[in-house]
Amino acid sequence: MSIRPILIHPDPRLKKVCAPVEGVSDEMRKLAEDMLETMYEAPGIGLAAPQVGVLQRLIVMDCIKEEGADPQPMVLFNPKVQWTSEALNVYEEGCLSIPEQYAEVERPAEVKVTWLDMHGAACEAKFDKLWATCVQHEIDHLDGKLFIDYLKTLKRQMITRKMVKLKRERAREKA
Ligand code: K1U
Ligand code: ZN
Repeated sequence: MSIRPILIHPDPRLKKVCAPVEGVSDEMRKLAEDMLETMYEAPGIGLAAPQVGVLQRLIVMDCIKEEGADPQPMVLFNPKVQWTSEALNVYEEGCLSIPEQYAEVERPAEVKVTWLDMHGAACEAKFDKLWATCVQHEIDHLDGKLFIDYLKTLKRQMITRKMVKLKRERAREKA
């Protein structure tokens, strides 16, 4: 397994609609393992393939945050939201592609999602609480949408400017 670099906003690859995965191959399983390792190392609770520059519909998640609790890694190929609750939930979201920026986003409190697992088997589950927020945030990535797209224009522009500055500083440090 290896840790892959995470793209930082703004990057045109984070704005693209990703293509469906055509069959769960060894190559795609390796990508999923690398993404889990990258997510745990960051650390984060989710990661979508476009964040590591791969424009395919694959996400990973583990929303277990309690110290000492068993990890619950999830790998979802071609995830699709099939149902959303009318009830909404507000959560302060972050994003590994927008480091150190957080904002409240309102989303459906519960969602039913279908996907293919590591063996290519069809799965379906209902997610709630942080899992529901995270799975929606990650599926948004597959459609080229970031959590800042839910914010008012001024706040979004302010965060984008900070990220441009951060990327410039990181590039200068590297040179
Ligand atoms: O998709 C991503 O960029 C990952 C993102 C997922 C997410 C966070 C919050 C709400 C919805 C989706 C993150 O993991 S940001 C980091 C984070 O939330 C975290 C980091 C360490 C411990 C616990 C949480
Ligand atoms: Zn994100």
